[in-house]
Amino acid sequence: MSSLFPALSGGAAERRPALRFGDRALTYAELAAAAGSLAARISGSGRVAVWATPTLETAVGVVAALLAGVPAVPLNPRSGESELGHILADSAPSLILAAAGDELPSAVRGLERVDVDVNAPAAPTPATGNVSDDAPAFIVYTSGTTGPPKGAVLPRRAIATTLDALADAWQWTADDVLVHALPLFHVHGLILGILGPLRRGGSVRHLGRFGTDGVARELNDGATMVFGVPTMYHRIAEALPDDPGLAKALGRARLLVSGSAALPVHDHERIAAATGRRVIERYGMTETLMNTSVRADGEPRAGTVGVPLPGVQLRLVEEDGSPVPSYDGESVGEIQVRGPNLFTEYLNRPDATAAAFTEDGWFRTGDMAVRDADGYVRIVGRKATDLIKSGGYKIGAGEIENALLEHPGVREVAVTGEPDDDLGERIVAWVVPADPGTPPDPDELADHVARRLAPHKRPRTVRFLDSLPRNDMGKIMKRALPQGSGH
Ligand code: MCA
Ligand code: AMP
Repeated sequence: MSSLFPALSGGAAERRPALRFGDRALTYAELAAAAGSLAARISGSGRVAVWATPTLETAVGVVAALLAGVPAVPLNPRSGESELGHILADSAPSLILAAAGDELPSAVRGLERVDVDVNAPAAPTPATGNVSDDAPAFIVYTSGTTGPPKGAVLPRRAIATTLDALADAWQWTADDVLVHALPLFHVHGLILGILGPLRRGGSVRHLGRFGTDGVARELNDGATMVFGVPTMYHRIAEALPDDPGLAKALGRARLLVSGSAALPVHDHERIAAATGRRVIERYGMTETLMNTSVRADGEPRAGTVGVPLPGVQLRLVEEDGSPVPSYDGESVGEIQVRGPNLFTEYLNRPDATAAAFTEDGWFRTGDMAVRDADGYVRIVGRKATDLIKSGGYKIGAGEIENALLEHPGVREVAVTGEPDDDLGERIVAWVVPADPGTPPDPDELADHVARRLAPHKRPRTVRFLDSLPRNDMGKIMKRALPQGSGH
């Protein structure tokens, strides 16, 4: 296939900045050298795991894997033992790419380790002319309602088409400088936030960790675009009244983009009032990459995710599978999509893959929406109450319940999401203690989940009950829990 990163073939003269993480940076020539030499080293490997810290090493490692035509499996460096064990067993990588100083947990110590040298001199890059567009580029793990996360296999074609569709929608060019602080083990931060700028020949500055000061500093120093999850924009909206410098800096941005969950209209409005800029939303999924966006040349409309991107077919369907033809702003249906942006399968899960598609090849997103008269899509909810979106992370209630049930102090448990101003939803664990006289410490339960799964999956609230509400069949009725529910 054609190169994913044409700007990497510019040769040694290519001194334009490509990547910056704090005070470490690489030009296109330096990136081409470092990634090319690593690609030569890993060429022919099976899959490679990437210890996806927010660093130059992760970006170079991933670009090297793509140059070599080797599928990459980004790992959350904060994954706990159970989550990491599952991902490694499922994806079976042949080696792991990490930064020289990284201390890796025992779960990955059995793998051959290759340290990423971001200053490596140029070496002949293996030819990838024979890697097909359908070949897998990434396996990205995403939560379902029950059981452990599934590995979405993303082909190279999907990466190229989604990034080019976004370039069209956002008038995204080599002149753009993106600032963000997203994690690099998910689609948003890694594929959009690192590979996006590189495909355009532009640059990205990663903050390492999110802070309004870092966003303002970079916008005052030439950055043109910001990517973030709603929690980040909420924190910006909260900070604006006391920070005129932040408002001024955001006012300079060409494009402020939010995604991964819905940005509340209140936050949209507070940011627009203080900065004069409107945040635009795009809608995607790990399995589909990006489906819709408000366009840079379109009308920004808070509360909507815009229109289908070029090449993406989108329809709404009723419960019985029949299409909802209306563009009336009120007829609700499940969003289904089809197009070159889609994943190919869940790794090792033909059952789950088959269940995710209709017979005629539409992917069932599980998101419920309406369409305005001019085609703008408004997401109004989600089909599965057992999926929680917290801080922009998708988290399955079932995987947290399973982890909590392994704690000796827990007899029964139900996990739900409750509205949270900062996180969108916060994880709530409803626990029936093994011994009602001495219920387990909530912090200990949070630590238990963080250690086994990942810190962002820990319950933020624990409520104790004598018993869980159940129907006649014995099934837990989450909607009958005393307050909140899996709404
Ligand atoms: C607290 N911490 C703990 C514990 N309690 N660690 C272990 N055990 C505990 N019991 C620590 C954390 O490790 C962390 O450490 C700090 O406390 C705060 O962590 P956390 O509470 O998770 O952070 P937060 O402040 O709630 O994070 C907000 C956030 C984050 C920064 C917005 O949620 C985030 O980065 N979200 C991005 C999600 C994302 O990229 N989603 C994309 C997937 P320390 O302080 O050292 O950090 S969706 C996608 O890709 C699709 C395609 C799409 O549409 O985009
Ligand atoms: P993930 O599986 O982590 O990739 O998350 C994908 C899900 O995030 C989608 O199915 C939506 O529910 C949600 N999502 C992504 N972008 C938006 C958005 N702009 N507005 C509302 N929900 C969104």
